[in-house]
Amino acid sequence: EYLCYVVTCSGSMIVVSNRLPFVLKRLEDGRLTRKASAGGLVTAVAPVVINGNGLWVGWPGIHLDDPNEPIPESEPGDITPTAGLKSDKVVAVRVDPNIFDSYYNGCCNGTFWPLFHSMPDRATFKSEEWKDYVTVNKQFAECTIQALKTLKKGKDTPQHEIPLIWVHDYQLMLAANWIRQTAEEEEMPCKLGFFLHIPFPPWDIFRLLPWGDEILQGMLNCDMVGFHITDYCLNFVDCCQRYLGCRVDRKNLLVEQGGRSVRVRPLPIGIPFERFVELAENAPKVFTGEHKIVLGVDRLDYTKGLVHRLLAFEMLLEKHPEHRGQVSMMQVAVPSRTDVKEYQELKENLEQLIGRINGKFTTPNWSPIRYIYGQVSQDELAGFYRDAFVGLVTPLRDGMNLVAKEFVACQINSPPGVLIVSPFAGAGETMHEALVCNPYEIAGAAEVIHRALTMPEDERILRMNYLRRREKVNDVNFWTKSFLSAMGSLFTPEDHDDVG
Ligand code: ADQ
Repeated sequence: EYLCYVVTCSGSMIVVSNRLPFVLKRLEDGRLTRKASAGGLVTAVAPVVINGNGLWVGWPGIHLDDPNEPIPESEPGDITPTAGLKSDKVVAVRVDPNIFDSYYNGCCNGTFWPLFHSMPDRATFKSEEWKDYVTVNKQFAECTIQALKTLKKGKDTPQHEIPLIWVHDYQLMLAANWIRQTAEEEEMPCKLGFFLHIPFPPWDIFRLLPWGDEILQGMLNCDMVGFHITDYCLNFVDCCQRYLGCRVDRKNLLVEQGGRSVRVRPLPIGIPFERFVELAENAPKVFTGEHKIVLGVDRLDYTKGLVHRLLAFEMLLEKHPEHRGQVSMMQVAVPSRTDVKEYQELKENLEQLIGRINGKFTTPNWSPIRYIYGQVSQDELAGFYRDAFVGLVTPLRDGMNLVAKEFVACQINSPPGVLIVSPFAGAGETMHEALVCNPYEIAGAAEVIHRALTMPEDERILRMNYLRRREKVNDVNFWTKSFLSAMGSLFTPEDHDDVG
């Protein structure tokens, strides 16, 4: 019955994220139009906002010269989850393009992204970029206050109608500072929740951040801070104690700050499981079936361990030549942060490596690696997931990793294939029946792939059944519901006698 529920927020929900759930595109005739984002997060959260008369605060994906240019409504016939999000429920944050670039490409993706993924050598620390990060967070906070004002809730608002502000991710770790301050000054009650989609690093890494105390204080201005797994929660609690000297309760995951007790919670994100099953049921056959496919699907990012993965596959072919001509690796890489030099270099390295490995092993009838650089449609992706024999999810570090979950949802063939995950992804912590593979140990990783390719049918069935069952129950709706519940904002009929 968990598949049928509609998650509802007891008050209105204001979602604050770097991006709106759609991006704006300028048509040739000068008109603005919306292009929906397809991710599971948007699919799960948009209905809660729309049904609860809530709002969404975010950057619209392009810079608008005219500050008064209105946000367009959705096009007629739009069936995406955000179609019902009216333009007066959207607050588009407009930021000066130079400041935005320094905030986003500089501080967010040049400092926080590598550091929080425990790759400090890749992180740069520039005070001008940090200044712009502060400025943009303040701007997001101002827009959130503007959104809160439209809800017109005074200090006598009943507890269950208090609006919930849900701030997302590492781009907005400071926004709660100004939201809390203004809401208190102007007596606008609200609850503040934060969710971090990437890992939270251990103290020894976090302490490298020159502005760590401000970041922690920003997050602690929320009532609840959510992470994917308990390890990240404990890292955060530890940093609060050691950096700020806060009193903490590790067992109950509480941090005391400014006379308040901030709750810290592991809330592992899920996927729209049934939607992926349906896509897999309807996707046309993509592979000929001649070769077993080992599949990798990732944003082209250095955290995803693509180079290590290819080297492991090469080692497999070296050490177990019986797989030559029988197994192909298929790597789908989505372009990401393409204007950043580091990402351009990674793409070049990867393509050289693929060329080298293919050059070494290809025969007239078989080549070891197939590589797609680009976005593929969800239907096509579901076909890949369904028809692959091994799902190879081996990031060097990853908050959760949704690909691992989408792969098991789509494994509807009987008998199913095998999932391999890295222990350094949140998914590796929670998907216990997957084969675990340390991507840094190339020879070991090659052996794990060999084990997956030769695993008996019974074992594959058993493992995949458990994996699928867990993801079906803990889907993305369950995640949203857990967040609302942790915030005390999950709609229950008893709170609303008038609704019954
Ligand atoms: P990401 O780093 O983007 O997310 P991930 O969780 O793997 O990583 O999600 C990627 C998404 O992109 C998946 O839904 C996948 O289907 C899609 N995708 C990948 N390649 C694609 C392609 N070629 N074409 C089309 N779609 C493609 C961040 C964190 C993660 C965390 C999520 C959610 O870094 O650790 O799991 O947020 O919290």
